[in-house]
Amino acid sequence: MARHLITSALPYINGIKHLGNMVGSMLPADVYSRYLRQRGHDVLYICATDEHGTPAELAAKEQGLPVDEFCAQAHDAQKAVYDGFALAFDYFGRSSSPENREITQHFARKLNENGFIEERAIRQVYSPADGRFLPDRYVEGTCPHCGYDKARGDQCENCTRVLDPTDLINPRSAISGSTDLEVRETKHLFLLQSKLENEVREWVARHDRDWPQLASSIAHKWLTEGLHDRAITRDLDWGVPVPADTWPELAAEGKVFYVWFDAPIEYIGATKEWADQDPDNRDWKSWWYDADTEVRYTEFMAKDNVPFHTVMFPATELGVREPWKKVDYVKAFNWLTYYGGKFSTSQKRGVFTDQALQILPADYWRYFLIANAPESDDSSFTWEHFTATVNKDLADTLGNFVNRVLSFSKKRFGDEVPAGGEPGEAEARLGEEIARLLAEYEQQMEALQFRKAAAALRALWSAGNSYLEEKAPWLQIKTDKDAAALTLRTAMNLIHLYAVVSEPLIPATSAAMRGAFDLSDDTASWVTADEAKSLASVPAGTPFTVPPVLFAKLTDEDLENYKQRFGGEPA
Ligand code: B3M
Ligand code: ZN
Repeated sequence: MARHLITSALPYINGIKHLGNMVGSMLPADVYSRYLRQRGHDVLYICATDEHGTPAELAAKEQGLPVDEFCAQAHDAQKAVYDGFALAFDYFGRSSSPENREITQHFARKLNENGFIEERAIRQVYSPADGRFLPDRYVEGTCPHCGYDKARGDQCENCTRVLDPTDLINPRSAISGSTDLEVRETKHLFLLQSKLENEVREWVARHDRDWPQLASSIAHKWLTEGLHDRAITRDLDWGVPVPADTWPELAAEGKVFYVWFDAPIEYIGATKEWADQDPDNRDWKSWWYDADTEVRYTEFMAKDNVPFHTVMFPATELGVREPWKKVDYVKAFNWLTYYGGKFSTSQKRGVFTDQALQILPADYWRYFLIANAPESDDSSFTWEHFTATVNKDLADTLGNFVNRVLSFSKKRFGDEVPAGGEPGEAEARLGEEIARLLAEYEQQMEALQFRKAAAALRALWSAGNSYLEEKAPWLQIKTDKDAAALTLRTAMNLIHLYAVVSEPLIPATSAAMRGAFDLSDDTASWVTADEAKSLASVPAGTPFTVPPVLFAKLTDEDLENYKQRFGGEPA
């Protein structure tokens, strides 16, 4: 039994996330974690809200709340949505936790001791009206390239050009609006990534054969461009403070660490938060420290986060010269687009996770998003594709199969799994097919190929429909009750098998299917190949009930309503 550490990219604290954010990180991580747990592995799935940096401060300001209060509320709001999607984290932490502060400061001290941090003076915009230095994002003005008058000091949202605050025309403070700005010298801590470049390159090269192409190509691209020394402190009120014992001056100026310095360390921080909930029984350090051979660490993220996870964070972990666990496998995703355009939290484009749960239960979304995960390329969310997939795969192939088998059997044979008939050639053939498809499903899950895993699961569901159509118990019953009973009993065993193996993708539906049978000791977490072949786990005489229809078919009217409410083809 292996120990699997799994993390998914930490969602920024500001705003409820859209489906695209979830499908590229938390949802596949949850599916994989559930699968590994059901296969008997020791799994720890960790995530958290990413609470520092300008997104938090600006969002709190917009809501007129102190930033710590805003973050506490926003963390709980996001967590409630993820609970609604049945994302089974072992812990969903907060990067503003004391645990993360402690470990981040420890990392910074060690990097400094080992000569990988240097204080450097830089020139930065200072606002006397605000009494503080302004991070680039806090300077607003007119873009010199396109004339957009709300361009930010780091980038123009309109023409996307990367800017320097001093490029802006009529610059002003994004906090107070003051145009009385000066450029002053200030000191920041720099992480000397250039000194770690060779070690990082050698570590990335060790993974060339096993990481997906998307992850290793991005890592190499960044390494080819060369690892530059990077400022890892900011003039913000909210963040992990620079420790005064090591940098008294910078601490006195209220400098905090750059959000991307402390955010990956929160993977460790949140593990300690998890352990601190039950210190007598939980040991956080054995997952992270000196754990190279005992633990396999898999990370889930969207492609824009790959550089930080394959270059900057490993550089940090290497530079502290302590045996912290580095990632073994990076599962990176492309984008889920909305009708080909980018989902956008700020521009409210696309379906947001809270809205999704208002219109349909989580399993509709979980299945669709995994079956269309943007793995090898971007994938586009359209309401047409969503409603068609729900109706075909969920309502017809799975839902209708379960309903017609259980309803017909109840009507003709009563409330117990019917006895009669001996498995013949058709059942042997079916068993072989189910065992083969189950092996394919397991193989794709182990390979973290989510679209292919969903396809294999769908094929398992289809095999049951083909068997039912071939045997047609509604005709058999007219001439041979035992034959009909055998067909229905076999189909019911398929329903139980579907319940067990579909759980990683559609946990609520799996529970409904499994709960239909009043089986004593129904605790198996997976199905063996032999059980798949024999299809006899649910014996004749087992009491059963007919669950409500598992998936409602979506109508053309539903489709039109969704397109009206969320926008269909982009304008
Ligand atoms: N908060 C997600 C993003 O870029 C970012 C991930 C941090 S993972 C340590 O939207
Ligand atoms: Zn511009």
